[in-house]
Amino acid sequence: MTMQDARTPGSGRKAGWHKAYLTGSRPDLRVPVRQVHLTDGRDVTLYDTSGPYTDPDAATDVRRGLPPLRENWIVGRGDTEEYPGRPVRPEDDGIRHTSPRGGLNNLDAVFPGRSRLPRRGRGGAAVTQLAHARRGTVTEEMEFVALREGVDPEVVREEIAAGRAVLPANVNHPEIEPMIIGKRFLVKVNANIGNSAVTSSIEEEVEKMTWATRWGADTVMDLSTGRNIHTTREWVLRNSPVPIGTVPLYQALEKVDGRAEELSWDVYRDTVIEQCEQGVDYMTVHAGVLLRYVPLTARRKTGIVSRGGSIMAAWCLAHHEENFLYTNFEELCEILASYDVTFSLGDGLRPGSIADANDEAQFAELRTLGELNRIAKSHHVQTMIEGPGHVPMHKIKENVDLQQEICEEAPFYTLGPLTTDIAPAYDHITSGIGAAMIAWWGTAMLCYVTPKEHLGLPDRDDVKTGVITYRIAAHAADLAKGHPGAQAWDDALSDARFEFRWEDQFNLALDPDTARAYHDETLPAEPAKTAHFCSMCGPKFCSMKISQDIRREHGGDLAAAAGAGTGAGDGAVGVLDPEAGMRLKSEEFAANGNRVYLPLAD
Ligand code: IRN
Ligand code: FE2
Repeated sequence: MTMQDARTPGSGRKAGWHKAYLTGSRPDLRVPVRQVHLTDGRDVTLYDTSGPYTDPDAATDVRRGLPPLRENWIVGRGDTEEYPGRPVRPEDDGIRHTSPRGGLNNLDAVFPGRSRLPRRGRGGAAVTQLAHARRGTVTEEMEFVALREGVDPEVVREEIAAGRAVLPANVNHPEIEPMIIGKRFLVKVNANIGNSAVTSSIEEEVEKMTWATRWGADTVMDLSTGRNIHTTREWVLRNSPVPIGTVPLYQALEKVDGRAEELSWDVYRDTVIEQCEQGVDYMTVHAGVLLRYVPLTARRKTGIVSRGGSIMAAWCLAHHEENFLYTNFEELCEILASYDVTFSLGDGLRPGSIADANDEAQFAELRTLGELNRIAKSHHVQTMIEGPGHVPMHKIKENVDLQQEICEEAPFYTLGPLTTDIAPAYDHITSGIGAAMIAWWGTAMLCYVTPKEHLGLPDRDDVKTGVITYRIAAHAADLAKGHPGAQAWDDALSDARFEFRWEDQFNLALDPDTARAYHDETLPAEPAKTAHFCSMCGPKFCSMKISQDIRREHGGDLAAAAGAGTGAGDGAVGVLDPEAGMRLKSEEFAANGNRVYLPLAD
């Protein structure tokens, strides 16, 4: 593994951060990282989801899309083939014509940079990461995520083969930087974007996607409804460095003018194939909403709150037939397997209020998701399971424990959960609390909730607030789970804080801009960036400064009391020589294969 420096000559600042790459066993296997340079000469290497947009050396052009990073890996495996694909029709964009006027021309008109034909498994073969992992193959994608997570590639292969982790990577989405979702890895965050019939344009959606990944979204779901669905998704896919998820049912519903009872397996299957060919990496499928479960929701306080769940319930009742996603599930598996699209089995009956948490409807559906998980696995389709919703704190753990048991440890992917219903406009917080708890107990990915939840479509600021809130929840869980390396980031920031290295504090922060702005509100002058206090307590009452004074004056006594030689402790007291403490910690991390403190190559 080698480190490549992407620093531009123009960025002459000593402290700051820049994009760098860890190179794997082949030169095109380059894992992006955020390299933070501290004022004391050390470097901190952080996980980076922002894609080429934060690399000044990478020329990005949204009309051309990102470079197809994985193309050679996919083609090189030799198990896929190109084919002409399904023609794009006007209704694919949500525009219903009473007399169809034929094709909407070719994909070039939809997206100028698209030049490839779609691919799929040769002769319909399963070309999934799961199939490769089961055969004992470590794919380039697996090596990529191993480097990214700082673990052995064999661990990645094993977790995927066991169904405990998924690596969502459609063969038609070569632009992504591979990532992994599973409880043995860093907790991931998904951000939802998407226009609705009333607001937002294609440009805005692409911009929301790059904005969300810049703040740390590991995947993005495009939940667009209304017009230009196909085209919006094409632009988002071609420009996204992260896996893209969708709920194909939403687009299928547009194709039948929003009338749920007119949905059919044919319309749905065509929509799924259309999205597989475009490169969608994972799909929410509400196949667990069975006809006989619908009455279980009748006495709920808030009924069915899942959009997909309510659509399928309406269809089942209108026809008095079993959910067509359930009855055609095996065929759906075959389709997804041949593009390596990952299932996200939807929780159509999740509770939408504290009162409805953990009820019979919810857990009946979960049992069906367990059954579908086994079927998907028998077709080598990677699968994760969606979870709630609204759940009070004391009922959260049961959710993960049951899901893990019923679904044979398949990755759990939850929406929050919101831990109380009383705070509209603050549901990023009500749900951030539940998200941290559920992730600690083993949830692998968290679907963010923004301050606009229940109130309106999130804008740019809401997207950022939602992503940052969920990154906090995810990282808090990584710490509690003892993920190797998670604490090193906290330690670096604590040290910077204790030593009044303000610039380092800002640069290490999840949101450096806001941290710096808050500090500068009261102490904007440059000398304040090295001052041994801030305006919160002022110079006389700063506990950190007093604490340092104590050490200076009584260092010897303290060392005796603490037992000399305990310099490697986590707490501030005991590390009498901050330099020695840092060195010790840094050695410890190096021994653990940790890559957070890397010496600057000089
Ligand atoms: C995640 C966990 N449970 C639900 N989700 C997300 O909610 C899912 O991934 C998708 O983004 C959205 C689907 O909502 P409906 O259709 O179930 O309401
Ligand atoms: Fe809700």
